[in-house]
Amino acid sequence: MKIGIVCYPTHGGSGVIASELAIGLAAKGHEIHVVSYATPFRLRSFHKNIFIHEVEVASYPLFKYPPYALELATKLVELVEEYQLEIIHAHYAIPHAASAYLAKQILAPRQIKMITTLHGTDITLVGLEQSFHKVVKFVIEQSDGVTVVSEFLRRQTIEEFDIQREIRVIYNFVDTTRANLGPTPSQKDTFAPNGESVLMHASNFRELKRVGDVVQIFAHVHERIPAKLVLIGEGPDQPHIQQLVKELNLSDSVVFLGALDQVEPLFRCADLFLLPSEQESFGLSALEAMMCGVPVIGSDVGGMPEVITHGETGYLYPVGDTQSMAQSAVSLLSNSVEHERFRQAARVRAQEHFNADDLIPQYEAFYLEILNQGKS
Ligand code: GMT
Repeated sequence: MKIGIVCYPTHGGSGVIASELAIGLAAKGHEIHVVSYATPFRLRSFHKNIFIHEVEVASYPLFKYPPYALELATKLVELVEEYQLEIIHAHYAIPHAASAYLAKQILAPRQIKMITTLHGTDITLVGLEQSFHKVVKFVIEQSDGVTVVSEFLRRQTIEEFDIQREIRVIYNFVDTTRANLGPTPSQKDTFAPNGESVLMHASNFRELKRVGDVVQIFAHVHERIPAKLVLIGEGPDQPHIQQLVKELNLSDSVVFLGALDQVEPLFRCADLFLLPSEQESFGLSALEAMMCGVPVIGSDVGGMPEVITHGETGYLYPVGDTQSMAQSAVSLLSNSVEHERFRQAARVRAQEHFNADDLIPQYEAFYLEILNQGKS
């Protein structure tokens, strides 16, 4: 197949899944054209059958805001015409699905199919804003196919946007072959030279991620057992978090690594991953940690319980319950037999339920189903 994939290029879960999907499909021989305003970070090296197209945004004194959505639509039209694309797969509703819809209308009567994958905040946060709600509902209804990354997000989409059409759940996935190496003690020494437990968190440091709770959980753990905290990512909350770390006298035990392209090598030296977010439609970073054999402690929200099994691969508590999260962290890190059991269970769950080898074929089958729609 010839497929156009539209996504964000930044360090967010939707861009990661779109990029990993592109890599997986290209490896199977499909021709993939990835469209974004910059090269997605996971696609910066060469991959056979993947072609990157950056959308350039015009500046003109009249434009207070650059009309990216329109330029993206134009780029999609050009690519469909030049490369005979059969499908446009938009990751994230705003503005990608809206631009894909516009491209489809411009290309009519040509029968280009458009698929929208909803990732989370396009439904639970941004899409709920009055200024976007009607557009998001419209593109969901007008797409030839719609997928979501969890059962939670399916229910939420139907409820919030009063959707009657079919919405398919295709879970997020990881390439489990990348976790084969297991934890690397030599790397762990870098953060924990005296054998301390290593707790990790990775996100874009937005309010919704509650990174302050990560630090509070760690402060409790640190009082009870020797431990270090490694924070990966960057974002608006970072100055406040750095200040909190100083106020709690934890500067010697907390490392800020900034945004990184590949997280698995670091996850392999973690003992616990913390994700106490306000909301997560799925929690891709938690899955990436589980693939590396790292149990997860986080909030019992959104799609998190579909990924993390409470009491087996980690622990989930109500948002803000940092006391319970810390207590479970301490008891797990203090019991090496139990910790190893959780490590193993996390790895197995990632491999058995969220394996790229199983999930990418589900997208392929969905594409074929949509392409054959209306054909007898
Ligand atoms: O929440 C983020 O930091 C980024 C956002 C995105 O669109 O990239 O993440 C959403 O999509 C991810 C991939 O499907 C999910 O794993 C995240 O749970 C989801 N974020 C939220 O629902 C808050």
